[in-house]
Amino acid sequence: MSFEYDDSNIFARILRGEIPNDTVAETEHTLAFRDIDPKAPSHVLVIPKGKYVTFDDFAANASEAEIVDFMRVTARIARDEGLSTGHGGNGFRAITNAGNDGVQEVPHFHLHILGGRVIGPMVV
Ligand code: DGP
Repeated sequence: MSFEYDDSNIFARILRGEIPNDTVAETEHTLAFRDIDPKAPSHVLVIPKGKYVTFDDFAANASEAEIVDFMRVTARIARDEGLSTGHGGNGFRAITNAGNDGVQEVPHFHLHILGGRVIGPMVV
């Protein structure tokens, strides 16, 4: 299986600092920033800094350190945004779109974190 990464995609440009972003968290392996077109009061995108095209690329090929960091940053964002069910929040939805049938627009793996209202089934 091969996942061909396109270095010109918009999130690659954000990671290279060519396009500004509203960062909410950053670690060695992970960056999280607000979606430019938010579909909910909280709409944060979490991306690995490594070159992974889709969820399945990331899950299969990233290191354990990258995967754990990604998950921990996601949990921290849910807490910091006031959404975490373990910290008094009302919950959230985490969505990833993969490939053509998943209607993925940006070919750099990302997780959408959506909350602050009840999230309907088809939101991003
Ligand atoms: P997806 O369909 O899952 O690939 O969603 C891509 C998301 O990326 C979409 O919700 C809009 C967001 N997006 C696209 N371009 C930019 C950008 O330049 N900056 C930010 N912050 N978000 C962007």
